Amino acid sequence: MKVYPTQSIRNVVLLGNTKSGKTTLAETMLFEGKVIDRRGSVEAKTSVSDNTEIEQIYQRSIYPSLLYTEFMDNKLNIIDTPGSDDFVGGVISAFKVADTGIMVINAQQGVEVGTEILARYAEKHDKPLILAVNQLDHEKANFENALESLRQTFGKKVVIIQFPTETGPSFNSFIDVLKMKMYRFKDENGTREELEIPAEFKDQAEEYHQELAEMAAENDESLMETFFENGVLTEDEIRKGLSIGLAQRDVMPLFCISAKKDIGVKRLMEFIINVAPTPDKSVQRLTDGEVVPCSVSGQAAVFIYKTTIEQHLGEVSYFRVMSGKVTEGMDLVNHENGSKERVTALYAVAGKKKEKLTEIVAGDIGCTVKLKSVKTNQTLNGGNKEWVFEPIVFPPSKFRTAIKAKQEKDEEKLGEILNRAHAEDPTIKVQYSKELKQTILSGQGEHHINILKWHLNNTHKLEVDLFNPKIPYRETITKVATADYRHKKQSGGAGQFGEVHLLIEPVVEGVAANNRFKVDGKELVLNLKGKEEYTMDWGGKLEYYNCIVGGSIDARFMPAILKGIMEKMEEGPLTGSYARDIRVFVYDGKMHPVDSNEISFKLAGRNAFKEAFKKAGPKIMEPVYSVEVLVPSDSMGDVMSDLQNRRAMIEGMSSEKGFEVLKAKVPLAELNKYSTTLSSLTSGRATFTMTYSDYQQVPAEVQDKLLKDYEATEKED
Ligand SMILES: Nc1nc2c(ncn2[C@@H]2O[C@H](COP(=O)(O)OP(=O)(O)OP(=O)(O)O)[C@@H](O)[C@H]2O)c(=O)[nH]1
Ligand SMILES: [Mg+2]
Repeated sequence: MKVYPTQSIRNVVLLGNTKSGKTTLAETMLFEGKVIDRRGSVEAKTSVSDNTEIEQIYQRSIYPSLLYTEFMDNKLNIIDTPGSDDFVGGVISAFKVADTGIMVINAQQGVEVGTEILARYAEKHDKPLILAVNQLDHEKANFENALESLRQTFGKKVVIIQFPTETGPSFNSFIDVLKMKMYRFKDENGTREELEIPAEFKDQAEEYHQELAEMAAENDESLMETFFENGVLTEDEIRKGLSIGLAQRDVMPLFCISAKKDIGVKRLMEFIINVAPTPDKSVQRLTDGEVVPCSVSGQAAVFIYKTTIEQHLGEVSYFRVMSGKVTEGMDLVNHENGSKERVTALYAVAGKKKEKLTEIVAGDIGCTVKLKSVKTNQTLNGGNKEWVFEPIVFPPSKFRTAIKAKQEKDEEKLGEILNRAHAEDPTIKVQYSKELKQTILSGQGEHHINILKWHLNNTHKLEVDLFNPKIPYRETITKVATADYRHKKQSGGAGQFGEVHLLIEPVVEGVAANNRFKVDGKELVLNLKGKEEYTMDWGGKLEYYNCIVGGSIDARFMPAILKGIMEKMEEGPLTGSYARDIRVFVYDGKMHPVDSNEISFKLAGRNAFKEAFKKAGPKIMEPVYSVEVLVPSDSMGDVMSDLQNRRAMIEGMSSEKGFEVLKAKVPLAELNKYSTTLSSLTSGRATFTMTYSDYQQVPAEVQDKLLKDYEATEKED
């Protein structure tokens, strides 16, 4: 393949609800660009994009696929993304390297929740959108309804470039109001005739054409003047106006297609080449905010947006050239870890098919193989400037599970595979929780995790168990309490003796420790001598006061007492969870001239603390998450009552273009498999996000249950 200059490259990402027809559209685009001479299909498991076994089993896209076509002497890079929310990571990474989104709308459904979610992401990433109303050949296609829902969602931005003359199985032509022509298709291979607009569609076409010209003129002053003077714009002038409006995200041009029957796809591609922004229009920033121009004359720099392991190739790194050009054999440096990387081969990619290139220039997307130490989100530089481009920010997880190998001997292998899975898909997160003593796996949904499990079972022949993850509760106290504990052991040789009297109270932020206390009706005045303050790794504090008078405990035993208390902080007295925000005052005790030693005081400190804790109005705190649900209005009632059963505190509701946005605070303990439930409550038409908010006290009945459960496990131990 020849080397295409920056100005002859377009990078698009195909977006849309599941089953809208993105993969089918990608296939047809490749066919139109003659990368393939026969079209495969998703159903026949022969599409270029859905080429992995698991995608073929499910007949849906799971991974983002990079594809290219050559068209009108330009190179069009296409990233076909999965529509399911579970695999949104692939969409987010595509936004980093693509310059325009093609939003595929299923003409049977119009705007769906997926459309809405993806449009929000596009907005966040500042990407222009072109609308492709697909499946107009389907018997249930309804162009008017689809258009209406698009107008409701995107308002005046929607500008009609085409409308169909009829829909359903006989769909074979549409009116193009930019060209002011009718296109009619003779077969299912894109063979088209350009005809005059029939009389019955003339008025409608004129009306849309006028709207289009007006919309185009609005984006440019000189066009506006021309439009006022002549009342019309030429085709080229309209294109110019659209191009400006599209790049500014003010205009969403609407096209009519049947991806399956190859109707209208070529026109869509022509428009992309003529009007969609070239790669140099996208602003690419470094982490320090500096903007690096997408110019072939700059220092060579590539940004890695995805890595995978592929059969026969090994490690494959997908990148966009951010600046300059990379050539075969070039040395690049990964400044994040100092590794020097030789680019031994460069490829243009169409799914599994890799076409060798000698050079890739700024703005183009491709891949290379066998780099030594390169991860997603890293920049490789070919010069002295140590550029680091802004990383892709992946969405927070919404599904968590604990995972364990069925056979203990496989644990290490499991760990390696999971780390690898995270490297390939950063929305999969793995963490061993020392606190919960579980490996916690999180992702975007149950299906997301199940796909990983499928790989563990089938690709790696590893059997695993997935089970409910524990909740990282916290324990603290609400009032003052004291306890004395004597540790005494006399068995044969040297004995053990240590006695500790201590008082504990809650740490209240901003309120200093007092020295007068009332405990069980008695006044206690302490002599606060030494204060040590510790911030716990898991949040909150421990303050430790030495209030010993008259040498009842030697100063040398104080660290041992603290150590015992710390142990109990790490394994709280109520449920074994971490404790936090406690002040401890050690004010008295006893020693034995021979038998006192560190171990005795550690144990005495630990047990005194435990006893005091239980008397100090202890409470269990649980992590609470801020949850935001996007739900179609007709499912609102079901979603709401389900949330109420999950102890949710509803914080607000608002309507947004046919959807309701529900905000609530929900305990993590109640969010187990929420994504799955939400999906089944709404037939997959809702979505949500969850982010950690704070720790809150659990209700009394929940606390009772937790205490009982813990006692039972302690007895078993
Ligand atoms: N009638 C008709 N069916 C289509 C058309 N485009 C796609 N389909 C069918 O719709 C189904 C889904 O198509 P895909 O291309 O897999 O949809 P997708 O958007 O890639 O779906 P995900 O990968 O799950 O997000 C398949 O059965 C296609 O054959 C079309 O233009 N007309
Ligand atoms: Mg697909």
